[in-house]
Amino acid sequence: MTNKTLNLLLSFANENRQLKKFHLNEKQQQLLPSVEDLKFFQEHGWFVTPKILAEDLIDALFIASEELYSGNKDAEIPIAGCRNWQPGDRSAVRNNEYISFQNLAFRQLSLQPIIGAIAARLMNTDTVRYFQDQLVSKEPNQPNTTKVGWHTDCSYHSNCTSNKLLTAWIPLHDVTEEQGPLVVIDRSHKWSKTDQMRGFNYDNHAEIEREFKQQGQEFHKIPIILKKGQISFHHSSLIHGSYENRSKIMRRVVVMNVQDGENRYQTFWNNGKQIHHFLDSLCRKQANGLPDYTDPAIFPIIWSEK
Ligand SMILES: O=C(O)CCC(=O)C(=O)O
Repeated sequence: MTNKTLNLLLSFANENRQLKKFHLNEKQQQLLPSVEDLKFFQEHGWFVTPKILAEDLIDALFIASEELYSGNKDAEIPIAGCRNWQPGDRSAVRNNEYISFQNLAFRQLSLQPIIGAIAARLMNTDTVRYFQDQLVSKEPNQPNTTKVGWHTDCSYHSNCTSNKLLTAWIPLHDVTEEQGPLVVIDRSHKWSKTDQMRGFNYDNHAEIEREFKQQGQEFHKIPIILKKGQISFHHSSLIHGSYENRSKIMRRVVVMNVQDGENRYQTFWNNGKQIHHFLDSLCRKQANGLPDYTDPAIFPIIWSEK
């Protein structure tokens, strides 16, 4: 690992230590979900916030996304094996994972206390830790190539003991239906047999909808339309994906997964193959040698009420 990368990784812990108290100003406190909002989230599995992020912050992230795409990074991820779009790649859906380990502007976004505080309420926990993040963009003018298939995020988090993990969907501009927004399947977080749906990279929309309808489920699709500064959260068991980008601009969002304080590592096998999370080999190990999902350098606390 180069010194630059090591320092950047460890600075997650340093920045967090400097935060010390997790604080919201009065205006931000008004933006926290109400009791009705929490009931809505429990019933439906998703929740849209008011404008919680400043336009300046989003504009800086937009610029950071351009920098990442041009190969201008603050650090390189020290191990191979994650998706990391670069010029020349042909995929019309650009997927760059672990962006907080590549660019400091994304790291600042991950540490925003308002995101952690809202997540804490939705997960009913006193501690929220970063788990992973990615930049997902969809090229314009690429018919039939920019759908994201129906999937559940818990399918990709099988090494987690908790079933409370949450995803924050954070667009870098206003998002209209034409631009290929997130689409959630209302209330599907309560359905059974959805924990192995790894369809992100496949156009499985018609097939999956047919299967669930045959089982008598309603399959109610809700596109999440947002203004710049608003974000949406969804439960890790909620089925979701997204439509084509039919607009003339590139659709860009940061997707951030967070873990509740109780979450720990567990070993997981799928069809005889052991499953690993990409960050397992970067984080510190517990006394028993297994990955430690409380490592502050890799999985920093972004909100604490302790
Ligand atoms: O941004 C998209 O199109 C899909 C995002 C997604 O799958 C997620 O937020 O978990």
